[in-house]
Amino acid sequence: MTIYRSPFHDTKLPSTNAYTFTTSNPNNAPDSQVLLIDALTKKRITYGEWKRDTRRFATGLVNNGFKRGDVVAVFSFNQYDYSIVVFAPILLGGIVTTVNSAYTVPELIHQLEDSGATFIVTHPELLATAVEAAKKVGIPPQRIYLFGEEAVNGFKPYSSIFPPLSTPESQLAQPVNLDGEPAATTTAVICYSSGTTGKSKGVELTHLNLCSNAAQVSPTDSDMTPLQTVHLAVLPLYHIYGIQMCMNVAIFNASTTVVLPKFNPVDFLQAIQEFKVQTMNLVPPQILMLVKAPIVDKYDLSSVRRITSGAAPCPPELSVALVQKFPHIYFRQGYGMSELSPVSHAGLYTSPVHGSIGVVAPNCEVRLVDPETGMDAAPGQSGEIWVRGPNVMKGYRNNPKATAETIDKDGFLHTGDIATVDRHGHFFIVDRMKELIKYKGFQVAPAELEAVLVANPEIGDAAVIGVENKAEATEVPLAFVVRAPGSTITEQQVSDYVASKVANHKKLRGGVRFVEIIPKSAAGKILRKDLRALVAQEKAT
Ligand code: 4UV
Repeated sequence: MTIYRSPFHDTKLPSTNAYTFTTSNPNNAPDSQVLLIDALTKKRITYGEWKRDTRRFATGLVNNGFKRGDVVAVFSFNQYDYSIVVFAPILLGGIVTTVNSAYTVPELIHQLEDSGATFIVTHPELLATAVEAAKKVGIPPQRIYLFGEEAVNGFKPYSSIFPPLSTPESQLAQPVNLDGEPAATTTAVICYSSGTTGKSKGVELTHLNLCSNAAQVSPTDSDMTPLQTVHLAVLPLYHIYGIQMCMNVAIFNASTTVVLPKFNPVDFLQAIQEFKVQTMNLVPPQILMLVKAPIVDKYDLSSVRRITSGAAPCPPELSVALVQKFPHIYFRQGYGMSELSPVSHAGLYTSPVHGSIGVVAPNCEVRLVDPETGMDAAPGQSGEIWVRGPNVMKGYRNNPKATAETIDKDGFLHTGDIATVDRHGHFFIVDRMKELIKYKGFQVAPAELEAVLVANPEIGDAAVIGVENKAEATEVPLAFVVRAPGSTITEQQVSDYVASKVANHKKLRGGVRFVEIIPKSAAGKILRKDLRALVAQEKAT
């Protein structure tokens, strides 16, 4: 059996409370250092204030009945103090589930119910959705708090439960001791992913998972110094890529993080120029914008040194165009998956291999397995990436069956991604065998859209696949639909119907096609590869 390992030595695994690890401050940053800046309002939080307010919120939670193991749902777009809300339950040995801010009421209900959340922190703009979903799952209004400083309709800011500023530090909540084995068994974060098949599932990540992965990515970052930098958090902080790279790693390195509530080109470019941003984690459509959009030339981006692209494939032509246009920028891709906390591969800034997702991260063991035979892929051939390491999730919440289908008895997690590897250990993603569609890095689960489609009485059957949209450097969902007998539903009506039921990123941007029958295997499984072949064949002719 061939196992691919990192060119880096294994790193020491920090088996402790994730709050303790994240604030261990290896760069000796003073408490007076600015840690977080709101890109729009310019409000700032220092490192010392962050630690103090995280413990104050934790204290407030305890005073309001929060117990170890309880779950707080954070339902918001990016906020400069998002990480305070995330780390308060974590330091108490509780759990955070971060929710996509575009979610509709049914999508939010699913996550609240499945995770078992009993508290919600949300944003005033999302309050109506949060209140409706909370009512359905029985979360009382007094356990719904807001970002910001204003009360809205009787709902109070989360800071309203802080103890007074004069409270001595000794009386603030302390991080619970999870040193050793408890760090490996205590869940800290539950994020939602469809994994290789089906609908979205709760990915349980432990304290050890999160701390390990932050430690694992450090060596791949550190071919550029210093690690302490001005970082831009434009990725959504509810997604694992944002949680880990823009929050945990950034705080660990005591980087100053400029937080943008939502992505739009003007605010993004303005923030880079104004705050002299040095490091950014992005997704391929944002790289495309930097390369192509004329507006970019109006801004001074000379401060930027490092860009990582991840969450979806970045074509080599695109990254080459980026570094040609901005010769002062070092570029690399990373590869990750929610279930891997998330990084298993990362490139090196100073020796980029365009089109590659990089080399194996330290402490990870990787196999490339032929999905047909279950044996090692032959040399030079592609295979499914399997990963074993301290960053592999504890499992899917309340779903031992899906967990057993994803992590095998030897501890390897089957990613559903197909790759090749060159003789220097650089991996290249060449295909995806799982159902997942990535729209601009966001997950879209075909099974979820199919369930929405067939719930419409005008639709007899449906299947969804991802198709490439080169102009936007992304995939988009395309639906094949069988009309119910007698139905005259149109493509537009199907699209509008889906758009009314799901979050914005799940819309059928690839279109709707009516067919007579959905191809299925004898066992009733949709033969997506036949549908993909159909689209490829049409494209070729
Ligand atoms: O579960 P998820 O939504 O997770 C992610 C995480 C991506 C990260 C995180 C931290 C990084 O530093 C980083 O570079 C990337 O996306 O979706 C997992 C699936 O997304 C696809 C692949 O199909 C995964 O199974 N994917 C993620 N990164 C890449 C990718 C990539 N670089 N190239 C191609 N596909």
